[in-house]
Amino acid sequence: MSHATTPAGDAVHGRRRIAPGYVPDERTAPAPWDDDGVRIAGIEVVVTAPDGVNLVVVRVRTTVDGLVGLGCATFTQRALAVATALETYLAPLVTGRSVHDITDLWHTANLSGYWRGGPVLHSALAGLDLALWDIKGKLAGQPVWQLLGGRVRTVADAYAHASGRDVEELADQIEDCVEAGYRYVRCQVTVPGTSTYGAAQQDRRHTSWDPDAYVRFLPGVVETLVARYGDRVRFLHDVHERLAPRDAIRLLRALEPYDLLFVEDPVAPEDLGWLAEVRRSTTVPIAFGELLSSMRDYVDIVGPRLVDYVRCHVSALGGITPAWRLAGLAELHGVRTAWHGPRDVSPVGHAANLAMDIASPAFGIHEHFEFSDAAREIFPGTPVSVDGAIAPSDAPGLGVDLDDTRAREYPPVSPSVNWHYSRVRRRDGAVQRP
Ligand code: GCO
Ligand code: MG
Repeated sequence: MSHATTPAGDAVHGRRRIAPGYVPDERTAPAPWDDDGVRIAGIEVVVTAPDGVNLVVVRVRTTVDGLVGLGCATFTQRALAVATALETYLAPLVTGRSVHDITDLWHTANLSGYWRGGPVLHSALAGLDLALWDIKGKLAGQPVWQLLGGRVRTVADAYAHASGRDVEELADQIEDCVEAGYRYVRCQVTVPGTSTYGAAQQDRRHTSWDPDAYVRFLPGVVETLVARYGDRVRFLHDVHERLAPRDAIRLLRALEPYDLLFVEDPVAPEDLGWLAEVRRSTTVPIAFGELLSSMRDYVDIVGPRLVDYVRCHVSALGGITPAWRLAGLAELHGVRTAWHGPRDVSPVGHAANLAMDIASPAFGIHEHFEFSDAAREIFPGTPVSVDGAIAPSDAPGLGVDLDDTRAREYPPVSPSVNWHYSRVRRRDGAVQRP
């Protein structure tokens, strides 16, 4: 890792149980075909946190002077585990291989551990995968969306995020979004007295969650917002899995009159078996999938059309190579894509999402995160929205760069910033899913 010299990084390496004298065997198995000799020369991992969450970015160096590729390997909650997977397992395996063999390298790396998959290993793989697409674009002098078949639209419509402690605070944020030209806004509002997902807390000590209070409260808020902005904005909402399936059905039915673009994650991935019934019970479009990391699970939800929008954290699936296949699967089934695009996807990852948005007929909507000035300086070329939509870059590759010096000014944050995910409890004391 280029600068994970934080206490957290040192501790991880300090705890590594490897016998002294261990020297990795770095002989790379060659591919059984000829290539032009442009090879992977090494992999660097950068962990930086300009917006308070760890972003994991991979730089693949090549044997061509000045030719490098950047990839996003962000699984923020386990960032240092991903960095270790990249440095310890992936780098020795692929160094020396041709930069051209993206699909073969994906499969070689995926199968090399025998047990495969999971968000840590997939994120590591995604870092490599995106960087190789970036390199392929740079070698061809073309943006990645051209390599995927060329554009099928001019810009990608995006949704912005608004949240508030009450409907008035939320409305203030919606005003800002409308002023910036957004036509789609995801709204989260605090349910009084509870620890609501995605909305400013009235009292940070509150960690209790009351699903009934939420189901009673939210429809009234949405009704107020639609009465005020319905002619200009279509709203979205993220349940963030905080409901049992029956309660999810109650909520979705109550939201039917308000014409939401979608409601996200009405149930948890553990309740995937309920999705068909939830879907049958309501006309509200459902978005689902940011927590899945296995293509098998996506086949199971897209194949039978259990979702209207497939959400996918592209790094958790292993990068553009598998995600582009998922876009194809979605297209064939009339399902739309809404790649996961929160603050814990790096600007390099957002650029990859955008490349697929521009080139895929299955595109539904782009989740946009407004990065800070610091993040945009670290990552020159970060996608920006204009009038609620994002235009793709014409630069070869993914079009995003990395300034190491600026990145070093924002070292990794402690893993404890993520502990809140398992701190929310219901009134009876039981842990609530995030
Ligand atoms: C979304 C999400 C995120 C996640 C975050 C977890 O739809 O954008 O649910 O905000 O909570 O990515 O790390
Ligand atoms: Mg979500």
